[in-house]
Amino acid sequence: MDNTDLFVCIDHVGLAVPNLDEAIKLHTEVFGWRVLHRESNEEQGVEEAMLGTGDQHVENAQIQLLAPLSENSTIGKWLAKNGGRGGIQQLAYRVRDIDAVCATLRERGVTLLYDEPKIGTGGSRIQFAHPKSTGGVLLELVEPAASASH
Ligand code: MC0
Repeated sequence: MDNTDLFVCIDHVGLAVPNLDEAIKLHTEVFGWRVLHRESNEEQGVEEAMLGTGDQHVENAQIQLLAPLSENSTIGKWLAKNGGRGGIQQLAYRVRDIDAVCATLRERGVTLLYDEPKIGTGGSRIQFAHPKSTGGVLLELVEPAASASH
């Protein structure tokens, strides 16, 4: 796969937050973002909200607020390790063909977490690269659902 075909853009930056409603209040009332979408993802152990700025819609980079559904979830453990405070948990790149991108990254020695992509926000297909193979950042790959307008 050619490098120019690998990533489309930054899809979102994921922030771990202890309380979703409080985080939404901060990001909407103080920072002026607006809520585009909200859902729970049991498999990932999160309750999440996707935020967009101003008049932007889903085609632009978003902020994802991630609250834990339980203490044992990935976000619950991340928060516990970080003294209960929120922070940047992940950086997500948008891709057009997640299977092709995963194959290319594997060939290049990147450690991907799942054998096959799982279901993420809004029916997207997602995969993660372990921070140990990305220079310390948890990297998510997102292939938006066909129904998403990008
Ligand atoms: C752990 N580490 C991180 C990190 N989490 N480094 C950067 N960013 C993070 N978020 C580092 C630790 O500092 C440690 O480094 C090493 O990785 C192992 O840490 P751990 O605390 O033992 O953590 P693990 O191994 O239990 O879990 C790490 C792992 C996990 C990446 C496997 O976070 C994971 O499965 N993530 C993918 C799923 C996910 O994040 N789901 C929630 C979002 P040292 O050097 O101390 O060894 S769901 C989502 O985002 C969906 C809904 C969507 O967008 O559609």
